[in-house]
Amino acid sequence: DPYSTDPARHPALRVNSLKPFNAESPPAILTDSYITPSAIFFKRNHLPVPRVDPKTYRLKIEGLPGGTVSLSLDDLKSHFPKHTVMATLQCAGNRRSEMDKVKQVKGLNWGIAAISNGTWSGAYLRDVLYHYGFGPEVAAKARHVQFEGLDMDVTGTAYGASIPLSKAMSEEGDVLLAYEMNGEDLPADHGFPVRVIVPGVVGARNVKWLGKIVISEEESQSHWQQNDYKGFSPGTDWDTVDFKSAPAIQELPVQSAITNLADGSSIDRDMEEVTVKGYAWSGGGREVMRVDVSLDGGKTWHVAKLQNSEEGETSAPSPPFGRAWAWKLWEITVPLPDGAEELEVVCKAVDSSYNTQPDSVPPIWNLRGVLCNAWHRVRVKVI
Ligand code: MTE
Ligand code: MO
Repeated sequence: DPYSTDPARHPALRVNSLKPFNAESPPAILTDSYITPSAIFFKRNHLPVPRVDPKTYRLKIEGLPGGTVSLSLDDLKSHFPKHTVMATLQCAGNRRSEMDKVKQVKGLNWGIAAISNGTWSGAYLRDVLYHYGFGPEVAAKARHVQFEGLDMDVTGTAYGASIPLSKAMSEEGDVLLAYEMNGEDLPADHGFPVRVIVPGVVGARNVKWLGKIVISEEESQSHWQQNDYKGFSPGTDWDTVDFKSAPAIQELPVQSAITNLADGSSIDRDMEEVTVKGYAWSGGGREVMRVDVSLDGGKTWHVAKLQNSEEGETSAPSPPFGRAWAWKLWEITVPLPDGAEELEVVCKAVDSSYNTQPDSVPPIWNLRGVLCNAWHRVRVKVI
Protein backbone atom coordinates (compact mmCIF):
# COMPACT_ATOMS: atom_id res chain seq x y z
CA ASP A 1 0.00 0.00 0.00
CA PRO A 2 1.74 3.19 -1.17
CA TYR A 3 -0.30 5.12 1.42
CA SER A 4 0.97 3.14 4.43
CA THR A 5 3.51 5.87 5.29
CA ASP A 6 0.97 8.73 5.19
CA PRO A 7 1.01 10.77 8.44
CA ALA A 8 -1.63 10.64 11.21
CA ARG A 9 -4.42 13.21 10.89
CA HIS A 10 -6.69 15.14 13.25
CA PRO A 11 -9.98 13.31 13.96
CA ALA A 12 -12.08 16.49 13.57
CA LEU A 13 -11.28 16.68 9.83
CA ARG A 14 -14.10 15.86 7.42
CA VAL A 15 -12.59 13.28 5.13
CA ASN A 16 -13.42 13.45 1.45
CA SER A 17 -11.11 10.67 0.33
CA LEU A 18 -8.66 8.53 2.33
CA LYS A 19 -6.24 7.39 -0.38
CA PRO A 20 -5.12 9.93 -1.46
CA PHE A 21 -5.98 11.89 1.66
CA ASN A 22 -8.33 14.83 1.15
CA ALA A 23 -10.13 16.54 3.99
CA GLU A 24 -11.59 19.82 5.15
CA SER A 25 -12.30 21.39 8.51
CA PRO A 26 -15.87 21.41 9.88
CA PRO A 27 -17.13 24.88 8.78
CA ALA A 28 -17.97 26.11 12.30
CA ILE A 29 -14.42 25.40 13.53
CA LEU A 30 -12.79 26.90 10.42
CA THR A 31 -13.51 30.49 11.40
CA ASP A 32 -12.80 30.14 15.14
CA SER A 33 -9.30 31.41 14.49
CA TYR A 34 -8.00 33.89 11.95
CA ILE A 35 -4.94 31.72 11.32
CA THR A 36 -6.05 28.14 10.72
CA PRO A 37 -4.20 25.68 13.00
CA SER A 38 -2.14 23.32 10.78
CA ALA A 39 -3.95 20.22 12.13
CA ILE A 40 -7.32 21.36 10.73
CA PHE A 41 -5.97 23.22 7.64
CA PHE A 42 -7.60 21.60 4.58
CA LYS A 43 -5.51 18.88 2.97
CA ARG A 44 -5.50 18.18 -0.74
CA ASN A 45 -3.25 15.37 -1.93
CA HIS A 46 -3.35 13.75 -5.36
CA LEU A 47 -0.88 11.02 -4.45
CA PRO A 48 0.74 9.33 -1.44
CA VAL A 49 2.63 11.70 0.89
CA PRO A 50 6.35 11.29 0.13
CA ARG A 51 8.57 10.90 3.21
CA VAL A 52 11.57 13.14 2.59
CA ASP A 53 14.81 12.97 4.62
CA PRO A 54 15.74 16.61 5.32
CA LYS A 55 19.45 15.70 5.47
CA THR A 56 19.61 14.33 1.94
CA TYR A 57 16.91 16.61 0.47
CA ARG A 58 18.00 18.57 -2.59
CA LEU A 59 16.07 21.19 -4.52
CA LYS A 60 17.11 21.31 -8.18
CA ILE A 61 16.81 24.39 -10.35
CA GLU A 62 17.03 24.18 -14.14
CA GLY A 63 17.00 26.89 -16.78
CA LEU A 64 19.63 29.27 -15.39
CA PRO A 65 22.83 30.14 -17.31
CA GLY A 66 25.17 28.16 -15.02
CA GLY A 67 23.34 24.84 -15.54
CA THR A 68 21.46 22.82 -12.96
CA VAL A 69 21.66 24.10 -9.38
CA SER A 70 21.24 21.76 -6.43
CA LEU A 71 20.43 23.23 -3.00
CA SER A 72 20.22 21.56 0.38
CA LEU A 73 17.65 22.54 2.99
CA ASP A 74 20.48 24.11 4.95
CA ASP A 75 21.55 26.21 1.91
CA LEU A 76 18.01 27.50 1.59
CA LYS A 77 17.76 28.35 5.29
CA SER A 78 21.20 29.87 5.78
CA HIS A 79 21.99 31.69 2.50
CA PHE A 80 18.74 33.62 2.04
CA PRO A 81 16.82 36.03 4.26
CA LYS A 82 13.79 34.45 5.91
CA HIS A 83 10.47 36.14 5.15
CA THR A 84 7.02 35.43 6.55
CA VAL A 85 3.89 35.87 4.42
CA MET A 86 0.33 35.35 5.57
CA ALA A 87 -1.64 33.76 2.76
CA THR A 88 -4.93 31.97 2.28
CA LEU A 89 -4.90 28.82 0.14
CA GLN A 90 -8.04 27.77 -1.66
CA CYS A 91 -8.60 24.71 -3.81
CA ALA A 92 -10.18 25.39 -7.21
CA GLY A 93 -12.80 22.81 -6.21
CA ASN A 94 -13.90 24.57 -3.02
CA ARG A 95 -17.75 24.46 -2.83
CA ARG A 96 -17.91 21.91 -5.67
CA SER A 97 -20.78 20.11 -3.91
CA GLU A 98 -23.05 23.08 -4.69
CA MET A 99 -22.22 22.76 -8.39
CA ASP A 100 -22.84 19.04 -8.25
CA LYS A 101 -26.39 19.73 -7.01
CA VAL A 102 -27.14 21.73 -10.18
CA LYS A 103 -25.81 18.99 -12.45
CA GLN A 104 -23.27 16.28 -11.82
CA VAL A 105 -19.59 17.28 -12.00
CA LYS A 106 -16.35 15.29 -11.76
CA GLY A 107 -14.18 15.71 -8.67
CA LEU A 108 -14.01 15.55 -4.89
CA ASN A 109 -17.25 16.66 -3.30
CA TRP A 110 -15.84 19.62 -1.32
CA GLY A 111 -18.05 21.66 0.99
CA ILE A 112 -17.16 25.26 1.82
CA ALA A 113 -13.95 24.55 3.72
CA ALA A 114 -11.39 23.66 1.03
CA ILE A 115 -9.82 26.96 2.04
CA SER A 116 -7.63 27.91 5.02
CA ASN A 117 -5.35 30.73 6.14
CA GLY A 118 -1.76 30.31 7.34
CA THR A 119 1.56 32.02 7.84
CA TRP A 120 4.40 30.73 5.71
CA SER A 121 8.11 31.35 6.19
CA GLY A 122 11.02 30.76 3.87
CA ALA A 123 13.14 32.37 1.17
CA TYR A 124 11.70 34.49 -1.60
CA LEU A 125 11.84 32.51 -4.86
CA ARG A 126 13.13 35.64 -6.65
CA ASP A 127 16.05 35.99 -4.19
CA VAL A 128 17.07 32.40 -4.90
CA LEU A 129 16.73 32.72 -8.68
CA TYR A 130 18.69 36.00 -8.78
CA HIS A 131 21.39 34.48 -6.60
CA TYR A 132 21.91 31.62 -9.06
CA GLY A 133 22.16 33.83 -12.13
CA PHE A 134 18.68 34.91 -13.22
CA GLY A 135 19.08 38.01 -15.38
CA PRO A 136 17.97 39.75 -18.60
CA GLU A 137 19.25 36.90 -20.75
CA VAL A 138 16.89 34.42 -19.10
CA ALA A 139 14.07 36.95 -18.80
CA ALA A 140 14.16 37.61 -22.55
CA LYS A 141 13.17 34.02 -23.34
CA ALA A 142 11.46 32.45 -20.37
CA ARG A 143 7.76 32.88 -19.60
CA HIS A 144 6.99 30.36 -16.90
CA VAL A 145 8.35 28.82 -13.73
CA GLN A 146 7.53 25.13 -13.38
CA PHE A 147 7.44 23.25 -10.10
CA GLU A 148 7.69 19.50 -9.63
CA GLY A 149 6.77 17.63 -6.45
CA LEU A 150 8.52 14.58 -5.02
CA ASP A 151 5.18 12.76 -4.87
CA MET A 152 4.70 10.30 -7.72
CA ASP A 153 2.10 7.99 -9.17
CA VAL A 154 2.78 4.30 -9.90
CA THR A 155 4.28 5.17 -13.30
CA GLY A 156 6.78 7.55 -11.66
CA THR A 157 5.04 10.72 -12.84
CA ALA A 158 5.39 13.56 -10.33
CA TYR A 159 2.79 16.18 -9.41
CA GLY A 160 3.59 19.39 -11.30
CA ALA A 161 2.35 22.90 -12.05
CA SER A 162 3.65 26.25 -13.24
CA ILE A 163 3.10 29.98 -12.73
CA PRO A 164 3.89 32.96 -14.96
CA LEU A 165 7.51 34.16 -14.66
CA SER A 166 6.23 37.67 -13.96
CA LYS A 167 4.48 36.49 -10.78
CA ALA A 168 7.57 34.57 -9.67
CA MET A 169 9.98 37.48 -10.15
CA SER A 170 7.77 40.39 -9.07
CA GLU A 171 8.93 42.28 -6.01
CA GLU A 172 5.27 42.43 -5.10
CA GLY A 173 4.50 38.78 -5.82
CA ASP A 174 5.76 37.46 -2.47
CA VAL A 175 6.32 33.95 -3.88
CA LEU A 176 8.05 31.89 -1.20
CA LEU A 177 10.05 28.70 -1.01
CA ALA A 178 8.49 27.96 2.37
CA TYR A 179 9.95 25.62 4.98
CA GLU A 180 7.69 26.71 7.84
CA MET A 181 3.93 26.87 8.31
CA ASN A 182 2.44 28.74 11.29
CA GLY A 183 5.89 29.07 12.86
CA GLU A 184 6.87 25.39 12.73
CA ASP A 185 8.50 23.04 10.21
CA LEU A 186 6.02 22.25 7.43
CA PRO A 187 3.89 19.24 8.41
CA ALA A 188 4.23 16.16 6.16
CA ASP A 189 0.75 16.75 4.65
CA HIS A 190 1.62 20.33 3.72
CA GLY A 191 4.87 19.67 1.88
CA PHE A 192 7.75 18.94 4.28
CA PRO A 193 10.51 20.00 3.90
CA VAL A 194 9.84 22.70 1.24
CA ARG A 195 6.81 23.87 -0.74
CA VAL A 196 6.18 26.86 -2.91
CA ILE A 197 3.65 29.42 -1.71
CA VAL A 198 2.18 31.48 -4.55
CA PRO A 199 -0.02 34.02 -2.74
CA GLY A 200 -3.28 34.93 -4.47
CA VAL A 201 -3.03 31.93 -6.80
CA VAL A 202 -5.11 28.73 -6.81
CA GLY A 203 -3.97 25.99 -4.40
CA ALA A 204 -2.94 23.67 -7.25
CA ARG A 205 0.11 25.82 -8.15
CA ASN A 206 1.39 25.84 -4.54
CA VAL A 207 3.44 22.69 -5.11
CA LYS A 208 4.30 20.67 -2.00
CA TRP A 209 7.40 18.48 -1.40
CA LEU A 210 9.15 20.63 -3.98
CA GLY A 211 11.86 18.71 -5.82
CA LYS A 212 12.53 20.75 -8.92
CA ILE A 213 12.08 24.24 -10.35
CA VAL A 214 12.38 24.78 -14.11
CA ILE A 215 12.50 28.22 -15.71
CA SER A 216 11.12 27.75 -19.19
CA GLU A 217 9.40 29.06 -22.29
CA GLU A 218 6.63 26.50 -21.79
CA GLU A 219 4.04 26.00 -19.10
CA SER A 220 4.28 22.79 -17.08
CA GLN A 221 3.17 19.89 -19.28
CA SER A 222 1.73 18.07 -16.27
CA HIS A 223 -1.80 16.71 -16.36
CA TRP A 224 -2.82 19.17 -13.61
CA GLN A 225 -1.67 22.20 -15.60
CA GLN A 226 -2.88 21.05 -19.03
CA ASN A 227 -5.94 18.85 -18.59
CA ASP A 228 -7.39 19.82 -15.24
CA TYR A 229 -7.96 22.99 -13.17
CA LYS A 230 -9.44 24.94 -16.06
CA GLY A 231 -12.84 26.59 -16.36
CA PHE A 232 -15.39 26.05 -19.17
CA SER A 233 -18.82 27.19 -20.32
CA PRO A 234 -21.90 25.62 -18.69
CA GLY A 235 -22.65 24.38 -22.22
CA THR A 236 -19.42 22.37 -22.49
CA ASP A 237 -19.67 18.65 -21.73
CA TRP A 238 -17.18 15.75 -21.65
CA ASP A 239 -17.86 14.98 -25.33
CA THR A 240 -17.04 18.49 -26.51
CA VAL A 241 -14.45 19.74 -24.02
CA ASP A 242 -11.10 20.85 -25.47
CA PHE A 243 -8.70 21.44 -22.60
CA LYS A 244 -6.31 23.33 -24.89
CA SER A 245 -8.94 26.02 -25.44
CA ALA A 246 -8.93 27.34 -21.86
CA PRO A 247 -6.16 28.92 -19.77
CA ALA A 248 -4.91 27.18 -16.63
CA ILE A 249 -6.46 28.75 -13.52
CA GLN A 250 -4.06 31.08 -11.69
CA GLU A 251 -5.66 33.96 -9.72
CA LEU A 252 -8.99 32.98 -8.19
CA PRO A 253 -12.19 35.06 -8.22
CA VAL A 254 -13.74 36.72 -5.15
CA GLN A 255 -15.26 34.25 -2.69
CA SER A 256 -17.18 34.16 0.59
CA ALA A 257 -19.19 31.67 2.63
CA ILE A 258 -21.24 31.35 5.79
CA THR A 259 -19.62 29.06 8.36
CA ASN A 260 -21.77 29.13 11.50
CA LEU A 261 -25.18 28.20 10.04
CA ALA A 262 -25.72 24.92 8.27
CA ASP A 263 -28.23 24.48 5.44
CA GLY A 264 -31.39 22.84 6.81
CA SER A 265 -30.68 23.71 10.45
CA SER A 266 -33.12 25.59 12.66
CA ILE A 267 -33.09 28.45 15.13
CA ASP A 268 -35.37 29.29 18.04
CA ARG A 269 -38.27 31.69 17.39
CA ASP A 270 -37.65 33.28 20.80
CA MET A 271 -34.27 34.55 19.74
CA GLU A 272 -34.44 38.23 18.92
CA GLU A 273 -31.44 38.28 16.65
CA VAL A 274 -29.36 36.04 14.45
CA THR A 275 -25.58 36.10 14.25
CA VAL A 276 -24.04 35.14 10.93
CA LYS A 277 -20.29 34.44 10.52
CA GLY A 278 -18.02 33.45 7.68
CA TYR A 279 -14.92 34.08 5.60
CA ALA A 280 -14.22 36.15 2.48
CA TRP A 281 -11.20 36.22 0.20
CA SER A 282 -10.19 37.18 -3.33
CA GLY A 283 -7.33 36.05 -5.56
CA GLY A 284 -4.53 38.14 -7.06
CA GLY A 285 -3.94 40.12 -3.87
CA ARG A 286 -7.27 41.93 -4.19
CA GLU A 287 -8.47 42.89 -0.72
CA VAL A 288 -12.01 42.11 0.39
CA MET A 289 -13.54 45.52 1.08
CA ARG A 290 -17.08 44.57 2.05
CA VAL A 291 -19.31 41.62 2.83
CA ASP A 292 -23.09 41.95 2.40
CA VAL A 293 -25.44 39.64 4.28
CA SER A 294 -29.16 39.06 3.67
CA LEU A 295 -31.65 37.02 5.69
CA ASP A 296 -34.32 37.11 2.97
CA GLY A 297 -32.59 35.59 -0.03
CA GLY A 298 -31.15 38.89 -1.24
CA LYS A 299 -34.08 41.31 -1.00
CA THR A 300 -32.59 43.35 1.85
CA TRP A 301 -28.94 43.60 2.86
CA HIS A 302 -26.73 44.38 5.85
CA VAL A 303 -22.99 45.13 5.91
CA ALA A 304 -20.90 42.74 8.03
CA LYS A 305 -18.01 43.65 10.34
CA LEU A 306 -14.66 42.48 8.96
CA GLN A 307 -11.77 40.95 10.87
CA ASN A 308 -8.30 41.04 9.34
CA SER A 309 -6.05 39.75 12.11
CA GLU A 310 -5.96 37.31 14.99
CA GLU A 311 -6.89 40.20 17.32
CA GLY A 312 -10.32 40.77 15.78
CA GLU A 313 -12.12 43.71 14.11
CA THR A 314 -10.22 45.51 11.37
CA SER A 315 -7.39 46.15 13.80
CA ALA A 316 -4.48 45.49 11.47
CA PRO A 317 -3.63 48.06 8.79
CA SER A 318 -4.48 47.05 5.21
CA PRO A 319 -1.61 45.43 3.32
CA PRO A 320 -0.15 47.40 0.37
CA PHE A 321 -2.58 47.62 -2.59
CA GLY A 322 -2.61 44.37 -4.57
CA ARG A 323 -0.89 42.36 -1.84
CA ALA A 324 -3.84 41.32 0.33
CA TRP A 325 -3.09 37.60 0.39
CA ALA A 326 -5.03 36.66 3.52
CA TRP A 327 -8.76 36.24 3.99
CA LYS A 328 -11.03 38.31 6.18
CA LEU A 329 -13.38 36.80 8.68
CA TRP A 330 -16.71 38.56 9.09
CA GLU A 331 -19.62 38.64 11.45
CA ILE A 332 -22.97 40.38 11.79
CA THR A 333 -25.90 40.25 14.19
CA VAL A 334 -29.28 41.08 12.61
CA PRO A 335 -32.73 41.31 14.30
CA LEU A 336 -34.86 38.28 13.48
CA PRO A 337 -37.56 39.42 11.02
CA ASP A 338 -41.07 39.32 12.60
CA GLY A 339 -43.08 36.24 11.77
CA ALA A 340 -40.46 34.65 9.50
CA GLU A 341 -40.79 30.86 9.29
CA GLU A 342 -37.70 30.33 7.24
CA LEU A 343 -34.65 32.45 6.53
CA GLU A 344 -32.59 32.30 3.38
CA VAL A 345 -29.28 33.58 4.68
CA VAL A 346 -26.99 34.84 1.92
CA CYS A 347 -23.52 36.38 1.80
CA LYS A 348 -21.53 38.02 -0.96
CA ALA A 349 -18.20 39.83 -0.93
CA VAL A 350 -16.76 42.77 -2.88
CA ASP A 351 -13.02 43.07 -3.52
CA SER A 352 -10.77 46.08 -4.15
CA SER A 353 -11.46 45.89 -7.92
CA TYR A 354 -15.22 45.96 -7.16
CA ASN A 355 -15.51 42.39 -8.36
CA THR A 356 -18.46 40.66 -6.77
CA GLN A 357 -19.90 37.17 -6.74
CA PRO A 358 -22.54 35.84 -9.18
CA ASP A 359 -25.94 35.31 -7.55
CA SER A 360 -26.42 31.68 -8.50
CA VAL A 361 -24.54 28.58 -9.57
CA PRO A 362 -26.15 27.56 -12.93
CA PRO A 363 -24.51 30.34 -15.04
CA ILE A 364 -21.02 29.40 -13.73
CA TRP A 365 -21.54 25.62 -13.71
CA ASN A 366 -18.68 23.77 -15.39
CA LEU A 367 -17.96 20.09 -15.88
CA ARG A 368 -14.98 20.01 -13.50
CA GLY A 369 -16.85 21.84 -10.76
CA VAL A 370 -14.18 24.50 -10.28
CA LEU A 371 -14.43 28.22 -9.46
CA CYS A 372 -17.72 27.90 -7.56
CA ASN A 373 -18.12 31.37 -6.06
CA ALA A 374 -21.86 32.09 -6.28
CA TRP A 375 -23.60 33.83 -3.35
CA HIS A 376 -23.53 31.34 -0.52
CA ARG A 377 -27.13 30.54 0.47
CA VAL A 378 -28.16 28.73 3.63
CA ARG A 379 -31.79 27.92 4.50
CA VAL A 380 -32.60 28.02 8.21
CA LYS A 381 -35.99 27.17 9.77
CA VAL A 382 -37.39 29.34 12.56
CA ILE A 383 -39.17 27.04 15.03
N1 MTE B 1 1.64 19.59 -4.48
C1 MTE B 1 1.97 18.31 -4.66
N2 MTE B 1 3.27 17.99 -4.76
N3 MTE B 1 1.02 17.33 -4.76
C2 MTE B 1 -0.32 17.63 -4.67
O1 MTE B 1 -1.16 16.72 -4.73
N4 MTE B 1 -2.02 19.40 -4.44
C3 MTE B 1 -2.27 20.81 -4.80
C4 MTE B 1 -1.31 21.73 -4.07
N5 MTE B 1 0.05 21.25 -4.16
C5 MTE B 1 -0.71 18.99 -4.49
C6 MTE B 1 0.33 19.95 -4.37
C7 MTE B 1 -3.63 21.27 -4.58
S1 MTE B 1 -4.77 20.90 -5.78
C8 MTE B 1 -3.95 22.10 -3.54
S2 MTE B 1 -5.52 22.74 -3.39
C9 MTE B 1 -2.95 22.45 -2.50
O2 MTE B 1 -1.71 21.80 -2.71
C10 MTE B 1 -3.45 22.08 -1.13
O3 MTE B 1 -2.52 22.44 -0.16
P1 MTE B 1 -2.66 21.90 1.33
O4 MTE B 1 -2.84 20.41 1.29
O5 MTE B 1 -1.43 22.34 2.03
O6 MTE B 1 -3.90 22.57 1.89
MO1 MO C 1 -6.75 21.93 -5.31
